[in-house]
Amino acid sequence: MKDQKTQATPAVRRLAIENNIKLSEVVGTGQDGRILKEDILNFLAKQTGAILPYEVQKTPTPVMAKPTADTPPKEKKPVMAPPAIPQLVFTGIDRTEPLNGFQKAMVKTMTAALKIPHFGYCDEVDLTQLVRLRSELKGLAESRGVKLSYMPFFIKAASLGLLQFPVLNASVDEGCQSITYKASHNIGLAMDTPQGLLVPNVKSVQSLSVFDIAEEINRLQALGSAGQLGTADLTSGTFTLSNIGSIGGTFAKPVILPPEVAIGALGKIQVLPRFNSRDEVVKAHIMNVSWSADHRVIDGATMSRFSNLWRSYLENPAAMVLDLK
Ligand code: CAO
Repeated sequence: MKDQKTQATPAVRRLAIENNIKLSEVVGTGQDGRILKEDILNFLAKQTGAILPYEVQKTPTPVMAKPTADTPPKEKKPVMAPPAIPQLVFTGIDRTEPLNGFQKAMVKTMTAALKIPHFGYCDEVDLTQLVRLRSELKGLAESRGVKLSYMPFFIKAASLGLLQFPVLNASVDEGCQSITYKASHNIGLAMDTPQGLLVPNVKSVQSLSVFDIAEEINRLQALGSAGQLGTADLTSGTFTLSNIGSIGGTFAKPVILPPEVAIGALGKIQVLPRFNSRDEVVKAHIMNVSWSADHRVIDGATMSRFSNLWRSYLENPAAMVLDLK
């Protein structure tokens, strides 16, 4: 009731609501006690020891958890803000800024990509054996100076699959009049870098071992986080995998990177109950995969057969050894 009598513009009221502040508790410094935006920000700053709008806090300040009606205050424990994440305060002011070069490149590629009729196909993969194998090999790789994640296995299995389904490692010309089957498997991996999404590729995966691929990913990751990925690493990709699962998320819907014709998105590996061949419930490491393919040149049956083969290599990683060159 009291809030309704309080003088404040709609924008100031919105700012208060967004920050869970009752206007009745704020002292207005405007004409006739009108509450201004500054009053809300000052109120907020006093409550949280907070910072100026959209400024990055240099050292993490303990922020007191604010009691709500549902959670009455028990003990006031300081909650440390994570050091790497800038603490933001809602300002109520719109901000417009020009897109940078990387963002403009993404606009161009993704606009071209959406002209392609995408066919989507999803499945789940039981990585229980691969999780075991990787944990056995991780230390060995480390002793040789290489971090071994799951990506090298996903990439190698894709390359083994592409040997049997070369149409997925192809490109079509702009008018879609011809298709080129690429000799090399230059498998791109979507990479989350400080500059944004970049897709460097591991060249000639068909002749690399899992260890070679891991070494190459380590190199690309180091360059990516230093903002130093160059044209050679970022061009000539022929097929892409996007492991969004290393950040989180169960499913994704990937967008083809033209002129490529297929891409796979991998979700996070989850520990879930599944039935084994004796109908017993067992603990399994499950990951979802979502494929997108250019439906002008790839049909669903091909995508499904490729996915089955890729999955079989990952579910029985020993089988990969048989087919390694
Ligand atoms: N589920 C669960 N854990 C996973 C995982 C998954 N799908 N993928 C990787 N992990 C684990 C790794 O094994 C590693 O754990 P350990 O420390 O125990 O080895 C940890 O997560 C971190 O892995 P990583 O990210 O350093 O390495 P990676 O080779 O798995 O992935 C890269 C490399 C470049 C793909 C990844 O860093 C990345 O940038 N992912 C984001 C991709 C992205 O943004 N996609 C969206 C594109 S569309 O905008």
